[in-house]
Amino acid sequence: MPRAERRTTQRGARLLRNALYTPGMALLGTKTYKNYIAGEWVDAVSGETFESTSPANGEAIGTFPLSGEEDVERAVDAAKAAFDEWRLVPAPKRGEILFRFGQLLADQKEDLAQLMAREMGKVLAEARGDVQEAIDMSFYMGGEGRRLFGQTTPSELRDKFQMSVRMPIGVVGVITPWNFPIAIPSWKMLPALVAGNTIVFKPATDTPTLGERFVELLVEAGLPTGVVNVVHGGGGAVGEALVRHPDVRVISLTGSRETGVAVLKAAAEGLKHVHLELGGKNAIIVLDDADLDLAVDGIVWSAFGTSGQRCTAASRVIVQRGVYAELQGKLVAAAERLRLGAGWEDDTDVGPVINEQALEKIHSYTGIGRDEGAKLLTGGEVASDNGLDRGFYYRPTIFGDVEPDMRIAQEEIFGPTTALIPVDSLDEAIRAANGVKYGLSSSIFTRDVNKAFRAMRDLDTGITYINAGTIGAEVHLPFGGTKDTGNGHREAGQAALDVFTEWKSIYVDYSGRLQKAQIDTD
Ligand code: UN1
Repeated sequence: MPRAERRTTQRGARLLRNALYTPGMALLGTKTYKNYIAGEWVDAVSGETFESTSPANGEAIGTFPLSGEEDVERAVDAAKAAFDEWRLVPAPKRGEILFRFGQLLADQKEDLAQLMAREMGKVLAEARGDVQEAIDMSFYMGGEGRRLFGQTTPSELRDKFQMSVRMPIGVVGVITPWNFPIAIPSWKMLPALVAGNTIVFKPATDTPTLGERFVELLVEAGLPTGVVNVVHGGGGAVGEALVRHPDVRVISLTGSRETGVAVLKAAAEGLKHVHLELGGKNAIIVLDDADLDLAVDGIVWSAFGTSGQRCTAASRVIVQRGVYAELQGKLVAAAERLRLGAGWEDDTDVGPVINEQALEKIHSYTGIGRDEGAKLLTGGEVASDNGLDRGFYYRPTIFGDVEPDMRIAQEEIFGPTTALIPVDSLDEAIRAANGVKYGLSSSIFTRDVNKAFRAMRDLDTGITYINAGTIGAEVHLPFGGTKDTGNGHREAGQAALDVFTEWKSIYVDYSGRLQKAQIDTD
């Protein structure tokens, strides 16, 4: 681009920034996007909009409709109308659309990853992993089109056949977070679709472009009109209207504990199915007999990967005293080697956090940890050197000598901050690990198989890792947690289908006479 042109308009400047920061990627500029309702791309009824910007450098990415109740109503009507036909499409055919979708994601993996590095901020390797998780889910749930297994059982009566089958429920409201902007929508929408439901999708306002790309590809894969609809906007307007709409029968939300409780209450009157995936305060236990270098690798990856913005992030490290000093030294050194930067730069280890509010919250926990008497070993500050002040960067932060009941060891921070908690024994470690309100993921590093099995039994979480960090769930096992992490449901695996289907038990009596169960059994 010639030099003079560079100064012409603000838009030109943004385009130039895109060109500089996203090598190999088609320029997006600040395109204006729309909702997708009943097969058409439409503005919000109010005409209002909001902007998506990059947490890495503040560049504008897109303008989106700031929707409200009327938009949700239209989308729900479209989804409801489409359900009548979609539920009758043979499940293997529905699955074939998911296979095509998986292939489209695979074809566009690099572009989507580049976009994710810009819009959400995660580093490219992780962004590719996020897209890969959705590809895996597409093929896994596509295959469900030929399974959707139910049970057949013998009858207690002669000449009688019985079975249970999964039935779709209707319109599903999908509310997703920004931290896995492609993977998490796939966890919710693909099982819902293969089971024959229709969808109204509200992507996070921090990652609307990725949400809209997801829907575009679903449409390209061949989903009929109205089966999936996207309504952009905030949780207060769009999310709440979805949760309250009488025709939305299922809500699947990944978000904060507070939002989860509010959704559950709002959905109670309508007796909706509500699936909640909420917070975590995940711990890695390191015992005296552990491979310490392996443990350090696991901790660094789990505490600072995705800038600590995973529900599964390790924000506590519970260490047996025999190795505490050595582990602390190795961990601090490893954390200080991490390079902060934009996610699309090759040598970046840790990208930005999602927005200014998140940055402030994370930094406030550094103050809280200090005030509680924990020892700040490294980090604890906003990074602003070398142009990082254009985005939201926080130094990987480690607190030492943390007591299990301190706030930094109890509350979800959702940033690159972790707390080292010294303990004397496995029992004490498990007590500390379980002594929080959340129960998503846990891990233990030990070479003792007996201790590993005790941890597998006694750690009160939905996911436990042995000799690995707290992150890295695969799509074909259930994902979710105990206690305040959710309300008993699971995503991924076969368990996901339970959220999006009703069981129907069917009895076929071919005896030609009235046979009474429990009575005519002799
Ligand atoms: C999340 O943080 O909400 O196991 C999802 C993991 C990823 C998914 C995390 N596969 O960390």
